[in-house]
Amino acid sequence: MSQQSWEELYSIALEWTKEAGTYIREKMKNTYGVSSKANQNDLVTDVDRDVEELFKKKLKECFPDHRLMGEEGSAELVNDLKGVIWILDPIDGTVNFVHQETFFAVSLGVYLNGVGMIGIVYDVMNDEMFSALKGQGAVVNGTKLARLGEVHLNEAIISMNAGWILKDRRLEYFVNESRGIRSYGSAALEIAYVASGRLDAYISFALSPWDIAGGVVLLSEVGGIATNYEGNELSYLEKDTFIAANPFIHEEIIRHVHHKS
Ligand code: 2AM
Ligand code: CA
Ligand code: CA
Ligand code: CA
Repeated sequence: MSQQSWEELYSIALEWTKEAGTYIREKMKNTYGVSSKANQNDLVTDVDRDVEELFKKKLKECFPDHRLMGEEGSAELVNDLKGVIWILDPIDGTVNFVHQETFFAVSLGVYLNGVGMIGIVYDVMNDEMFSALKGQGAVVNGTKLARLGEVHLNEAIISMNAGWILKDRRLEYFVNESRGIRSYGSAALEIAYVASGRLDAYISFALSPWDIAGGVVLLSEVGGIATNYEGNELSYLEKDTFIAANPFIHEEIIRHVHHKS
């Protein structure tokens, strides 16, 4: 595909994501079904499924040779990264969606042979659209995001969830050494916040491709770094540990999560 058609694809992806956001806001006015998946923190609603279905239908109609890797069912058929794959989390932060009715996102990454070309993270209730096309920088609601500047750990705001700190005591280092710890409950938004400099790092013990695919494209456009705990490249085919960080503290974070406890 030429650059021109990636630009077209980018505007189509943005349009569909906005449409998904409008759909979600509309559905929230009524009741919808909620069920739990693997455990009590892992929820899915009819709205998650509907949004994935919306993308599935549109892709089939407009780009039948593109594949969809979505959290709610369509990922099962994708075992490799060949060609164009739309990696979708229809609602990232479903617990927030259900309980707080805010701070959740539609997360979308469009990948070509495993390379992130388009990244979109849409904060539906704040109507804040983070997006990037590879090589053209990242924007939030049309305003360009600056490249990430120098930061030190003692002035860094780091996002991670309390459960991971209890599970892995190496993470206490960041509680002691950073300026502050936050936890928002939407991985996609937290990565977008690192990309926009609102956070300096986001650390998670287990994320799936659809949690990170959109955010990682944003992040790399502003010079941020995303890897697993070992500092290795992300796979996009399985769950892994995850670090998104300002480039000035990424290495220090790896040193402290990777050494044997
Ligand atoms: P989700 O809302 O799409 O499930 C919560 O800390 C963040 O981790 C959310 O982005 C959530 O995505 C993600 N997450 C991934 N796997 C999860 C799991 N098994 N249980 C809870 N949250 C999970
Ligand atoms: Ca989920
Ligand atoms: Ca998710
Ligand atoms: Ca989800």
